[in-house]
Amino acid sequence: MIHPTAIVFCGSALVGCIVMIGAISNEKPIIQDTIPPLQTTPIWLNACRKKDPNLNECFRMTFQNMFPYLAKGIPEIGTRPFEPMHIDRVALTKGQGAVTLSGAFTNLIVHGPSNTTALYTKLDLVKNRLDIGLFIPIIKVESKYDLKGNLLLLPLVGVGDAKLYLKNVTTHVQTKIYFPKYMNETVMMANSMKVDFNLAAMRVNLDNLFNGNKVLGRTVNTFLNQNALEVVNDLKENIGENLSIIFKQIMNDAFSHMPTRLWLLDD
Ligand SMILES: *[C@@H]1O[C@H](CO)[C@@H](O)[C@H](O)[C@H]1NC(C)=O
Ligand SMILES: *[C@@H]1O[C@H](CO)[C@@H](O)[C@H](O)[C@H]1NC(C)=O
Ligand SMILES: *[C@@H]1O[C@H](CO)[C@@H](O)[C@H](O)[C@H]1NC(C)=O
Ligand SMILES: CC(=O)N[C@H]1CO[C@H](CO)[C@@H](O)[C@@H]1O
Repeated sequence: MIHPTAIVFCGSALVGCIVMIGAISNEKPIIQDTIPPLQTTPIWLNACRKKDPNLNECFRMTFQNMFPYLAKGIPEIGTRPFEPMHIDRVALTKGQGAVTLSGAFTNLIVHGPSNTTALYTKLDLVKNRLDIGLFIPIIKVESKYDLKGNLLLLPLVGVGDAKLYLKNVTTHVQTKIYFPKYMNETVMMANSMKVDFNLAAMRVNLDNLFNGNKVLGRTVNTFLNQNALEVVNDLKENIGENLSIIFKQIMNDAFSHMPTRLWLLDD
């Protein structure tokens, strides 16, 4: 994904303009809020040494230790609680293949992310990449849905309440990182993120399908539950894109207020 941005500073016509174009990367400057960066290492922040031969394991522990605090919200770095997590909208637009669906789940209330465990991290300071594996044992979602499409030969149309129950969700997050300044402190930010995920089982209930036609509604819900993993598989890329936006925001909100000098030590 390339977001060309051009910033033009013009003095006068005689002086000319300084033009900065960031066309190759999308390393956006940080939008500063009013929260200053951390100045001392809090108990929830496990520091690692760059030269530690087990840096990946150390950094996994950093994530693991932070998670319960992040879930409750960390006021000193301005992160809001995410248990339950509120997501405004997850849009689906899949027009080809066995499953076609368009529409969205909206007003999602997601229970379970606070029980996330960090399976692994891989921090590559040369290639500026960070990979993270996460495991969430149970995710429960309540939301509104508005969907239209086809599941194999079954049509699906409906607007109403949705409930989803996901079991053993494993996510693999790949990010490109960079190290900008935030209020004169070096911090780590993710600029692109790819999220892939797998799950062991899923249960779905879409209320009020086909304007409340119980027979058709039950048929589609039964089909969805019998083929849940295949359906999710078909929608994976789409959902992954949406998840990456959410993950990136949570991670960047937190890390933009955490100077690297506090958790990634030079010696
Ligand atoms: C987290 O896991 C514990 C232990 O399995 C469980 O009791 C609790 O309900 C879970 N929390 C959420 C929000 O799912
Ligand atoms: C910013 O940091 C540099 C070096 O770390 C320091 O010399 C300078 O005084 C700092 N500026 C402000 C405004 O804090
Ligand atoms: C979920 O993961 C746990 C722990 O790894 C495992 O014991 C359990 O069998 C898994 N459940 C399913 C449905 O795969
Ligand atoms: C909230 C959000 O970012 N939704 C996006 C989900 O992904 C689709 C395309 O895959 C986008 O159109 C949505 O904007």
